[in-house]
Amino acid sequence: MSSESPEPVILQGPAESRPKSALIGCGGTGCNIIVEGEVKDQDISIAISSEPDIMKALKSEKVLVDVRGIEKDATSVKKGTRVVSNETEGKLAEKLDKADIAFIIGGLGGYTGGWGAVLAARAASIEKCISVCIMSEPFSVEGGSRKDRAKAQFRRLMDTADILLIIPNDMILAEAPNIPINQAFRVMNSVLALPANLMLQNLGKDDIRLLKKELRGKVFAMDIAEWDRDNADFAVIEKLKKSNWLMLEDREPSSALLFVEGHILYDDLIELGKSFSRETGCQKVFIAKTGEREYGLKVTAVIGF
Ligand SMILES: Nc1nc2c(ncn2[C@@H]2O[C@H](COP(=O)(O)OP(=O)(O)OP(=O)(O)O)[C@@H](O)[C@H]2O)c(=O)[nH]1
Ligand SMILES: [Mg+2]
Repeated sequence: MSSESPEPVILQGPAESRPKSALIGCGGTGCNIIVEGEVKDQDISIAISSEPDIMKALKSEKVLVDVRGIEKDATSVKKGTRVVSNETEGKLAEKLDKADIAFIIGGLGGYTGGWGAVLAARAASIEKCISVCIMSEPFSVEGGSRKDRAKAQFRRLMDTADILLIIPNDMILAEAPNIPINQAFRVMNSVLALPANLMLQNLGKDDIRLLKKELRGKVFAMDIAEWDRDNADFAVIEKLKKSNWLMLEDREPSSALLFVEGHILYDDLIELGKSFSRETGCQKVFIAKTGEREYGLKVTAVIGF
């Protein structure tokens, strides 16, 4: 292990220049997240759904799609095409209204969610808006065709999204095995909204430009580590190293975005970033300080591979 660890970048935050932001909720999961108000402070909310009844109840901007049509649209555009290729993309691009960053949230494996996210990421790219796709992965118990579709959607998103964060539904069951399914969905929705909220509250325009340049094309996983006693910096990194969702013991991350809550000074943030690099082999670490807490640290780690 090398003794020289790379210097982390401390992000500036939105005080100087706040990005204009959009939330695009895709399919059942995405529309529920809009209804529940899980994401706070975005400038624009857009729902993509194939269900007119669900749409009626929503106060956001709306793009109604046809279940089969959206799959055809999402799978027929050629990689790298930078012009609007179908009606849904056109509507989404217009509603983005010069947003700097779009959080595209939904569940992989169905139709409107996964394929809608692909078209939303394309619309963002056409509008030169940075796309952060946060998608759930179906429960292991869900059937094979859902899994296959989730894989196909994932591959499309790899080509289109700037930042792609995958959160397995299984994560919720592992943490709380006896939770009823509707409650599990609710918990999962707040987990999906979490990285969007952290980015909305803690990143400025320059930060998102930097992150797009440095993080594009990677697939991200997320976990949270918390420690309320002494040596919290050491303890949270140990916890992250052992995380079942990050699997840092089996693979070396290429980049990390650490949201740090705690009573911690600038120099100690730098040290935390360096220790993380040293312990995991991660060469690019970005840190956002999210807020104060009396004891210990809470680190939400978004890790790219
Ligand atoms: N977290 C979460 N997951 C959900 C919710 N509703 C359904 N799911 C799960 O998310 C995955 C995708 O389902 P939907 O979000 O309904 O996606 P969709 O594209 O509308 O799917 P279809 O209705 O099959 O077209 C499935 O694995 C569901 O089990 C929800 O509100 N929250
Ligand atoms: Mg659905």
